[in-house]
Amino acid sequence: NYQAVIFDLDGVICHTDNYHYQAWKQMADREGIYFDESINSRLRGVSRMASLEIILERAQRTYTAAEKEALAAEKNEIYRQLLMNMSPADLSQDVAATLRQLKDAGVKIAIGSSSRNAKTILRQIGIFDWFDAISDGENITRSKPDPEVFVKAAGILGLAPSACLVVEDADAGIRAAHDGGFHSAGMGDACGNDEATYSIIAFHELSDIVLGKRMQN
Ligand code: B16
Ligand code: MG
Repeated sequence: NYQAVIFDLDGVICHTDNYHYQAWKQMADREGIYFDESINSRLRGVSRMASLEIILERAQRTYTAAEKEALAAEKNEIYRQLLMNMSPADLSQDVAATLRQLKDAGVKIAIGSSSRNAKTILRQIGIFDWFDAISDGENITRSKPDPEVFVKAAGILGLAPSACLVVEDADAGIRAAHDGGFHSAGMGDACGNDEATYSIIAFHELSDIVLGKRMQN
């Protein structure tokens, strides 16, 4: 049994890939930089500045640190506008029901996200106040695969990593969990990752895992 579950946000609780894509695409088009969905898929779970560096691999010239800051800010403005389209309709029944079931069983729930927009997203989908701890891009100095974001979440909960399960969709997040001493469940892109303790297809599988009814992989 686990006393807490720490959820990644994008790709786990909800899906903002397409908004990230649209915002980066607008920025890249203005700069005349080639960008497509396959490059976008490399940005999953990666911090904002590291994402920009990946996009700039296709640039025709080099950019100064100040120019990079400006491009990242421009993308974030567009992205935040797009986030205003999100609503409780973007929370799936499966996620909502599983979170409620865990809470009812006395399991603590937390967020461990690289995003600096995590709180905005949680408010938009109507579940901001469901969480016992929120650790996000605002309280870390090192991005996943560094374990910092999960270690901070466990710290806020007052629990040891070994008492917490991390749920992630990105390989960098599974590595972060592993290196921080956490068990993890990989889903989406990270389903089948061999550093993950469990692989899941559907969110509701977490109930059995957390309540001790399912064996490790
Ligand atoms: P922001 P996660 C990550 O969130 C996203 O997967 C990634 O695509 C994004 O670049 C990163 O957050 C930073 O987001 O620009 O909002 O600070 O998967 O760790 O919840
Ligand atoms: Mg993610």
